[in-house]
Amino acid sequence: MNDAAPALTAQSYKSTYKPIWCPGCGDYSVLSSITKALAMIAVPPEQVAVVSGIGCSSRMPAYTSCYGFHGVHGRALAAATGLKVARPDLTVLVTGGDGDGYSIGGNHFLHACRRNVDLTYVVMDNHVYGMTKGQPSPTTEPDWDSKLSPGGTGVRSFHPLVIALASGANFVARAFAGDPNGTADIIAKGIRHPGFSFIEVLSPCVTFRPEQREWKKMVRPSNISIEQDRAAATALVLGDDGYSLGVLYRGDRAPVAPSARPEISVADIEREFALSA
Ligand SMILES: Cc1ncc(C[n+]2csc(CCOP(=O)(O)OP(=O)(O)O)c2C)c(N)n1
Ligand code: SF4
Repeated sequence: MNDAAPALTAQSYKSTYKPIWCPGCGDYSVLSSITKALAMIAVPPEQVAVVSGIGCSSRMPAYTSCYGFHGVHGRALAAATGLKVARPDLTVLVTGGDGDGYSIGGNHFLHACRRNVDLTYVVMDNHVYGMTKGQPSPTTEPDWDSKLSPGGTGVRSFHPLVIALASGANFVARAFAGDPNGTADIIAKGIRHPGFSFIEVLSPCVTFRPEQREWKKMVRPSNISIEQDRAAATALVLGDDGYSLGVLYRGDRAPVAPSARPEISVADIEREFALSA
């Protein structure tokens, strides 16, 4: 009798919930890439947690069979950091959008890069707030004209990869939803790399930014060498037009690995917080 566990495939990491993203949304493909990456790593679903904030892209945990936490807008990295520190045995992925991660969650983004806890952060960047119907986000181009920003905001865009590098991120990459296998490969590399891995995935919002369908003609493999030091990589990424794909930097900072805390019970915590008469 063969009692070996069945091989893990991408399907093993998919839940039975049917995604409710708009037809053509790039996030479908990112879901597929995440599940393929997990199958490549072959870590069982019950040893993975997917943590998110709020937004269309932040629906991701519900569509996987892993443990999930669909949290508070902009706070995914804070929740994930706490989880990884408390349960270092888990593989922790963090998923969300540019609004969630760089606007309300911007502060947590900086400090997650700086702290270097072993998380893999996948941001589905569509340069817009999709869920709340098309407001400009920190990565929206200053001249993007829309009903909600007539004539454009005129505000310079945030550069997530450069900011991640400057803040200490240990692995920085860009992927494209239209290349699910390439994205899966980059996510798997990010999971395997120790410390905080940041992966920007260009993921078109076909509803509020239909012109992003053209991204497939603009993306190309990066010629930035990952052997660069941090300063050189930062300068190269800053000079790039935002469509170079691949791992753009891989550092060797030691991840933060707090020593294991002794097991404490709820009763112990209650005692610690008890008000003395
Ligand atoms: C504290 C708080 N402020 C605002 C909102 C409203 N809100 C929900 S999702 C969202 C933006 C989502 O944009 P993004 O993260 O880019 O994700 P997308 O929907 O484009 O995938 C906002 C502003 C909220 N849910 N909570
Ligand atoms: S609004 Fe945009 S980001 Fe949200 S599901 Fe639709 S296409 Fe995707």
